[in-house]
Amino acid sequence: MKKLISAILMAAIFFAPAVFAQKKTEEIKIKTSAQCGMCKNRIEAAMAYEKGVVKSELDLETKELKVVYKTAKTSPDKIRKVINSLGYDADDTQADETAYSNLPPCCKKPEDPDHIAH
Ligand SMILES: [Cu+2]
Repeated sequence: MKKLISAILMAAIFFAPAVFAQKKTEEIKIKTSAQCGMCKNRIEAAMAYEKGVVKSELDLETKELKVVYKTAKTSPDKIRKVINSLGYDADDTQADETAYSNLPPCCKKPEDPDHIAH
């Protein structure tokens, strides 16, 4: 019995750090107002520098940004805010106005009179 207990204890001590060190990641899709390849590069580059973001990819067909992130380091809300700060809508949150107005014409929304397609 004593042997069993010490074996369990040893196992707990041995595996505990592995459990705590486990980095939980989550994948989300965020609908953005990206228009072109420049937008894709801009958003993906910013994500590459964002703390807790493991990977991101923007699909220009659907305008959805797929993000893999560490749940302990960031959150979907934070990620959406970064996208907003670049001048793009993200799901239900609106683009930062100043950032949006500084975007090149091709990156502006099609309904915007300033928008010029490539
Ligand atoms: Cu663009």
